Order: sequence, then C-alpha cells, then structure tokens
Amino acid sequence: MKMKLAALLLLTATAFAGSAMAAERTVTLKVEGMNCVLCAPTVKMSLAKVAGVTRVEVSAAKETAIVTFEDTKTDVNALTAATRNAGYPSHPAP
Ligand SMILES: [Cu+2]
Repeated sequence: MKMKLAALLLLTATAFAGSAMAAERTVTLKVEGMNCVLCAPTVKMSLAKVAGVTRVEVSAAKETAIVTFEDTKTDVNALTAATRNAGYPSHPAP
C-alpha cells in the first residue's frame, strides 16, 4: 500500500514537472474544403485526436481552425497532416 502511494506521488510530481516545462502554443490553420455542416466537426475531431492538442475552435465560415497544443507533444506539421488525412488540406494562416 505504501509503495503504491509513493509511486502515485512520484507520477504526480513527474506530471507536474512535465507540464511546467511544456509550452503551450496556438496556431491558426487555414482549412480548405469545409463546405457543409458536417465538415467543421470532422476537422475538429481530427485535430482533437492528435496527442498534445488541448483546444480546437473550428470556423467553417472563416475556413479556420484555431488549435492550442503542447509543443513538446506535437507540432504544426502533425496538425496539418491530421486535417489532410481527414480530407481537408490545411496550412498555417499567415
Ligand atoms: Cu461537409
């Protein structure tokens, strides 16, 4: 029992240290091809599934996806690959 508690505390401490070091970044992606009401949720799902993504806001009207992610876990290339694999090519908005 004591061992389990110690292991749990260690895990918790490690998790905190990890999150303290990770930097959150937000990128706006220009997403092509969102032309019906199901597109935005599809794009949102594809991005939300990427490990390290913490927040996704998709606008079909603006053709954008605003994605917040931990830059130690994923990167912009992985995000654009995720939307491309879902059928919606994207690139970082200028
Ligand atoms: Cu659609």
